[in-house]
Amino acid sequence: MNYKLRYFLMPVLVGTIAVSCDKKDLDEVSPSASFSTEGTNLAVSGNLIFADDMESGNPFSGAHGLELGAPHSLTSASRPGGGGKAARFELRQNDPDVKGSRRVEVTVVKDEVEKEMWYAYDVYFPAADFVDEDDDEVINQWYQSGLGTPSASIRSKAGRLQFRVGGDADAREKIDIGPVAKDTWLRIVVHMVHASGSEGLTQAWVNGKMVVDRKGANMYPGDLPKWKVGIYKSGWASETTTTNKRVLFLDNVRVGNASASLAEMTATTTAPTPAPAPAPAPAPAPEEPAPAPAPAPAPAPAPEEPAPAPAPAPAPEETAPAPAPAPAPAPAPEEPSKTYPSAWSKFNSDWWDKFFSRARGR
Ligand SMILES: [Ca+2]
Repeated sequence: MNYKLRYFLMPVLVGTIAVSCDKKDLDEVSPSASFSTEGTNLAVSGNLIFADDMESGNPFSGAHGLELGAPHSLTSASRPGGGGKAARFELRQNDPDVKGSRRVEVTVVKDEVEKEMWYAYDVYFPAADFVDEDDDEVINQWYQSGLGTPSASIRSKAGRLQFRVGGDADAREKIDIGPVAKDTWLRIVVHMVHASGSEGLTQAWVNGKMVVDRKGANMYPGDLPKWKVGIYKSGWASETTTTNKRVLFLDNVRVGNASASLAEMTATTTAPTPAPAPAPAPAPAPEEPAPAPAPAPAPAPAPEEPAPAPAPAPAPEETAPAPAPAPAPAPAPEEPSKTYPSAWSKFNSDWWDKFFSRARGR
């Protein structure tokens, strides 16, 4: 599908995703419908089964499901630091419960998850609205329905990011993957071979640096997990903590299949500039203006007959300065008007007579 067609079909496709109950068609439309390649330096490939750069203004419109408790839970926002849009998540301690706890979460993919997968997103923690505290919250998780605490998750706790992973619900490994850096963007990429046995693989990178490379179980026996992002703070369901508000931003959320690569998932995270409107064919350069036939004494007389319209060549949109008000384009000299405004002086009348005579070669 060529770019222009895709551009115009995009709202239709996104709408289709939004109302579809069966997300199995996501594979077909998501990679091309979610964002264009222009400006992203990201080659959309068949290896991405989900991609959202949030530029549509309708964050996660192609995701499997949303768990929102309030109008402020998930909104479209300017990308902090500039460069387009991002998804803004906000969770307050007194928000209504969603599925039994305080959360604002998006299930990005569920049925599309296969044994080997790639997951990636940009995350931004604003210093003012993400104050460190000991009570932790989940910012993304791999959740197996009905099996309780997720077998794998990334959490923030006391100013650190922590990857918790394991096949034993009572003994998940806790891996420190770096600080909850504030007022800056982090690119997190995770590669997983989902397994409850030794063939499992969990790898993670933060801003291109590998922080997890772990073999072994990363899920409980059972169905493959679904993947969720957002804010889930279980503590607030039953208690208050030292803060009552959590805000973070996500952008460039991608899910890749087994054939995806680290390079695909880490391709530049700079938000694209808005796609330029399809450029009109370059306006033809205006024909060279005919040289003025002679230095007419200003002000030029206004001929009674309306001056012929200037050549129809369109002026270039931005470059052509408005024509100076000086000597009106001389009408074609073949049939000059021989009448003059009554106010015109005899001097000028004589001058023009001589001029026109010369022009005719008389
Ligand atoms: Ca964006």
